[in-house]
Amino acid sequence: MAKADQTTPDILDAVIIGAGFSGLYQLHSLRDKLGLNALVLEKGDGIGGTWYWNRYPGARCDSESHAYAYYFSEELLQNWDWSERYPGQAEILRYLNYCADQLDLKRDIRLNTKLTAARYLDEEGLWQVETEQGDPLKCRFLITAVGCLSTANIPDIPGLEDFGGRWFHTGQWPHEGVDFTGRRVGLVGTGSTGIQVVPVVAEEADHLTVFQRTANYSVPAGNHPLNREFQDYAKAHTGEIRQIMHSNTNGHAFPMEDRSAVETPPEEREAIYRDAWNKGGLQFRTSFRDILLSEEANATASNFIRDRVREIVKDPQKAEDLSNFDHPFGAKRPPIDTDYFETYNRDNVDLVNLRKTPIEAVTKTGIRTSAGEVPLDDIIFATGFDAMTGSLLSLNITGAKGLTLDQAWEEGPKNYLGLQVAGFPNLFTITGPGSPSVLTNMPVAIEQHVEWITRCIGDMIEGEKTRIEPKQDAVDRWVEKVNAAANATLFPKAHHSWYLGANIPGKPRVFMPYSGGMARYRKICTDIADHDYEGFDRS
Ligand code: NA7
Repeated sequence: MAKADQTTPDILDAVIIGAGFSGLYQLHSLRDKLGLNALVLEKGDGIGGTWYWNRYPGARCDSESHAYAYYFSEELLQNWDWSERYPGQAEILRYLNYCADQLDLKRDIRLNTKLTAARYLDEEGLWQVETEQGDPLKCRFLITAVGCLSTANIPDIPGLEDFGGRWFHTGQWPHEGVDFTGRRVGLVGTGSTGIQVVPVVAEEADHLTVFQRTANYSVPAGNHPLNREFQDYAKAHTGEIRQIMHSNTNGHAFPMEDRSAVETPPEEREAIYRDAWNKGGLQFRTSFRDILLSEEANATASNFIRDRVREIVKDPQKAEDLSNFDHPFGAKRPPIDTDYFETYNRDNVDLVNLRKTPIEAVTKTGIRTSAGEVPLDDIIFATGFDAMTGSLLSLNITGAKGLTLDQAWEEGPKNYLGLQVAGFPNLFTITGPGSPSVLTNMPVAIEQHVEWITRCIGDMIEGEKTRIEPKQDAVDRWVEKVNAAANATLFPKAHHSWYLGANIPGKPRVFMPYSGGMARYRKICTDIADHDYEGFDRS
């Protein structure tokens, strides 16, 4: 951090908030491709973003490792070896540090620097950024790289402050790790995170009680060590892998199968699902093109998974509670797991169905539901995040003419392409709401956004323009497009999903990510830039 500290000019070209996948690439792009003066502010004492914070037991990415990487640099791809099909947290953190070191990024990253406010100075046409540390900074462009899932959602359960044991949120996990040996552990939440935590903590703890509100689908990950042959294959085919990732809806290195679940004869369909189940991974979701488009098609996937859960879990009550799904498969983020359902066959694992017996309070010695108290030494909250908007709103951003982001987004996030908000000139939001982001393999979405922003700023410099913001009618049209794309799918049928903001009390219910597909989205963004940044005001 030293150099940035010593040489920070009075006015920076760009301040980037966050040193995860997005912030690192944005810094490299602005500094090393455009030659700009850019600085990253990072509140953690290390880089890595999501992978810096989420150190909970079992933390693993559910994109395959050979696709969960920067594809902008052949050198980075060729010189890094992933050890498993799905990369674990520690390995991804090492990877990001490797990239940052290779690209010499750390000298322009200020760690332990928490942004407290950012304000657009109308008269100067600059952003002023305030932090808990040091003097305010001024910059021409402000770029948020704060991630979509970064603000922990800790449920407001009465009595938590009086709990006599230890409690943790998975997204703020202690760096030194936590020893659960001999402990009675309660885990609240069965999203992707909880489903990863359960098997690992069950092995270590004396007893684990899982508090489940909504029964969740999960498909085996099929994780395994990668052999040299596969590693060599991936390195020899980076161009083709990139091409597949860029040409499909989800940014993964596998395409959506072009066949309909409804039109496929039942026996053949069952065999396809079984094969996908055995191979494991998110590919299960792309077995048929209509799984997320038709309730009839979706029911075939949903029934298949229900049958598997009932086959795996021996206790009929647990099996029933775990497979009593109330939403279409895939309409909430579908987890992949390692022995999740199998873990319920262990003697030391209990399941509490909160739909039948809701939590009433945390007591000094455990969690009390309507059925009585479960005594606990530790509680793990795997209760997710104030997704997509939480981290942006927490930055205290005030745009032109004193308009705050809170005010602009009172009814939910409204922006153009997920990239810019009307009234907030020169502010870019990497993987903001209204972009495909969380519906895709994140690095693909991140690279596309960073490259678009970099091109946009480069074009402004070349065209001697200093200010860009979206026109209100372009924003309105984009919001309509995001809604229409969501309504063409089954996504809105999961009424309690974080995609809709429904996991946070009082949050406006708006389907936030753009679900029209990554390839289509990329084309829209490129066309707009090619057409003189249609929909933006540039001056
Ligand atoms: P998620 O997917 O938001 O899951 C959170 C879980 O916590 C989910 O099962 C929730 O139940 C449950 N939850 C949330 N609040 C409560 C309260 N108050 N009481 C009981 N249960 C609660 O977060 P994850 O961290 O698992 O995953 C987030 C993303 O990270 C994931 O999709 C990947 O993209 C990576 P609910 O379903 O709302 O009833």
